[in-house]
Amino acid sequence: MVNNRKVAVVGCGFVGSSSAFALMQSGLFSEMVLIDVDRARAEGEALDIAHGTPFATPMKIYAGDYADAADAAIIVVTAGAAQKPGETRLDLVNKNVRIFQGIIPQIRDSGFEGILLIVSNPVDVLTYAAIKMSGLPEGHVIGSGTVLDSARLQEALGAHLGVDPRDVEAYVIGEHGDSELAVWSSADVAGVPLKDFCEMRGHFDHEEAERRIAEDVKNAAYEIIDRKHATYYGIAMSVKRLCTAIMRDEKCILPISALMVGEYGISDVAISMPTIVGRDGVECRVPISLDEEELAELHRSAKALRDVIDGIEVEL
Ligand code: 6V0
Repeated sequence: MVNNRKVAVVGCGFVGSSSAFALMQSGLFSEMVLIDVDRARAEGEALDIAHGTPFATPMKIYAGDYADAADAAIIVVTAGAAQKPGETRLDLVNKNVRIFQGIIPQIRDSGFEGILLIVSNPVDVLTYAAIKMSGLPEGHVIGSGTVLDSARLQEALGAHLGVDPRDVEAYVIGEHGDSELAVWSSADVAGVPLKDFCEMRGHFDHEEAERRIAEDVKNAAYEIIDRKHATYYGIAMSVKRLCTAIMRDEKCILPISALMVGEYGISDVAISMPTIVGRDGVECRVPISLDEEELAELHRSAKALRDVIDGIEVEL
């Protein structure tokens, strides 16, 4: 039986605790379980976050274990080593797959039937690993993917154009990482093609702006990690957005990472593309139109991820 008012967060470091803090304020849940190998850390975060509930909505927040999370509607997994300055997301792979071997089978064995939301990096590879390890229906295991990168893109375009970023429709797809791509060909603002909107706002050097903004988005995590050693607020808001989409059965379109089953000719890899997200996780993938170069880039991104999966040192 799934308790529709319960969420669990596994991993209570920067990302897990910020996500828990955002979820406490969301009003979506009345119970939240925090799990970490460092039990004291989970207890400390639970106490601290619970002290905010009188200013939000009442809810029970406590440190627990996998049995406590068995009936959660969503388990958010943020456990694992984080990128160090100079490290790519893909550098983390074997370390974090081993950590997942200590987590996902415990979730499976608890009889969990909800949605598993993977956030740990490299998120696409770990989403794929979690699909294999969990035995859950494929659509119930989703990765936060390029939801954060797309938010970064919207924010940058909003600033560039002097418009509310929520009115910018533009996606980053592919790997959440170095091979990701911004889909310029179908981007628009209030239905006005992006290039036309740029010209309306006095920007005419499209190539230079696209290159600069896409690079800034791709390198955002490196820039933040260089300065403050971790990134967590943007991803915490992305986790809250995803949990809202699921719990309210919004059927909104978000670029999550999920198993590809032939879309754009890509299979057997988890990668981000726009997806209808609702109570059942992945409701339907939305194959937005890509130009020739974007399609080639997406294929290169999928191949890079597949190569990493093939090189994982443990059997999935
Ligand atoms: P952190 O602050 O080191 O926290 C990691 C936490 O995981 C620690 O509290 C550990 O004790 C805990 N942990 C380790 N092993 C286990 C285990 N077996 N069971 C339970 N808990 C465990 O790292 P931070 O919170 O900064 O990052 C966590 C992960 O999120 C990393 O892999 C990041 O790369 C990833 N991020 C993903 C983003 C995304 O967009 N998907 C964005 C930012 C970070």
